[in-house]
Amino acid sequence: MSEPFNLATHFLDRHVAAGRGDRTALIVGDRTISYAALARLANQAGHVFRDAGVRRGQRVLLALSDGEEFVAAWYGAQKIGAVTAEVYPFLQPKDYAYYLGYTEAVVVLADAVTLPALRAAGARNLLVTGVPEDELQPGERPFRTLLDAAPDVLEAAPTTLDDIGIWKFTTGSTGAPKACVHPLRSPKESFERYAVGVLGLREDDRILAVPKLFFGYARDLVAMFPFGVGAAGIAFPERSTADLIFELIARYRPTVLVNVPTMMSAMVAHPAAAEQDLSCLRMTTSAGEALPSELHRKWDAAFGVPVVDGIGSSEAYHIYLSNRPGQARTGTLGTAVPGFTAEVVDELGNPLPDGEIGPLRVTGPTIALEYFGDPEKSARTFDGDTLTTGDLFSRSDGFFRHHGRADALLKVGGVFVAPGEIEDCLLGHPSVVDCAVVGHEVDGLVVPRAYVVVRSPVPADELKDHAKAHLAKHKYPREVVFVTELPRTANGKLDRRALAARP
Ligand code: 3SK
Repeated sequence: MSEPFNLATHFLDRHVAAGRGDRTALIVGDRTISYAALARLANQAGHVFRDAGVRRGQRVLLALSDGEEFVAAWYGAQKIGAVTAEVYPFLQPKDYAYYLGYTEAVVVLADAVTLPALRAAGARNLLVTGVPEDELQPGERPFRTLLDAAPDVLEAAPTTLDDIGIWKFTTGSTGAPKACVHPLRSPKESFERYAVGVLGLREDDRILAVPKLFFGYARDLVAMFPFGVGAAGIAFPERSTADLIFELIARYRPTVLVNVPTMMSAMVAHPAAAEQDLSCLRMTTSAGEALPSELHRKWDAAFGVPVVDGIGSSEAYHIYLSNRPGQARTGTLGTAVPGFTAEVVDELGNPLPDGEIGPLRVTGPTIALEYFGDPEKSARTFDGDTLTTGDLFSRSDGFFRHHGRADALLKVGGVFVAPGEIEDCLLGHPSVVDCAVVGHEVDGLVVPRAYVVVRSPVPADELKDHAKAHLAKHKYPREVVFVTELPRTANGKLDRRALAARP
């Protein structure tokens, strides 16, 4: 028999039972929401979902902007033993149609932002918040009104650590997004090993995230891991920009900033970077994609806030390799998170010695059970508690260096070239703010093409010469294309597929 475990009880109700219910759990706008208030709202949400027909093990799809209702709904669904799945709130109808069909969600929680696209996607059984009731259509019910009318006490479903509780979507950068199916053990273990074991989260922390809550990296770091230590998360509905993040830091004085390299680049390059007071931050995490070492150096010089750079994935639930606060080895993604082992392997799965590059294999307590509905891909990726990632790494002294995605490697003149190496080199040029290298076919041969964002005009040849001077000769970008910004996925990751598709 697996150990009893209910996520809402573990992360919310426990504080209320222990007399800590008046501590702040969440900050949204000018409101602070206590653990007791959030737990009551989650109970009401659980009743609303149950009344709408949701039963244990069934999916609830959250398609709404960040805020108190997102978090309460998530815990309400967890409390009744449902399975939560979240999607980006700025999708097109065709994307929502995919998620609706794939998840077969019993109910979908929408808001004013997502409602038009969900309607166009043919969503049924919608609970809607933030839209006047007289504007709702048949099949759409007012979430807030139902919440207010629901009892604020709710018995937790008798779920266990082995019950499926969370779907985390892959970014879909190499095909349709797939759900990584996680038992409730994954968030519990990830909290203990990463949030406590690596970050050392404390009761007095206030955590602000750049990515939105639909991205598990941010959701857990804002609305789960802080709750595990009685700390507070900060949520806001707007899209993140460097201006807004600076404003929110000045307003809420968070202690931890959950960041992604794109935003770190935008913050460093911001004209008012030098006037910012980030002294409240005891660290910033960086994940989502590898942090180029040049950008890390620029961040240190601009802000001096320690960076805790790591890598995680939906397949591994959260972060499995990470630097440690104050002990970062620049240019690496650190060492294995406690409880995880990582090894670099060859194509046959044999461990490679230090210094050699190959795919990373990770073993740990938070590996997903499967990709829902894709047994072939699941069999290639998951083997019990072991995950074969699509990321290339080398190891030295226990520290892992990222060499990009295996499917992004370029074969130039018969020799493999990692785009990240060229990108890191170009970022070392003082005019370059951001860049991405993809393969481009010229007369049937692949050449590296660099898409570059610059802060001041620079001739393309100067950038090529810079690369020639710092890299092996065959690695310089044969083409340089200047752009004002690079395409990103909803999670803030570089969209290499979109770049590779450009003529
Ligand atoms: O980078 C990711 O894809 C990721 C996914 C889930 C949790 C954490 C991270 C960093």
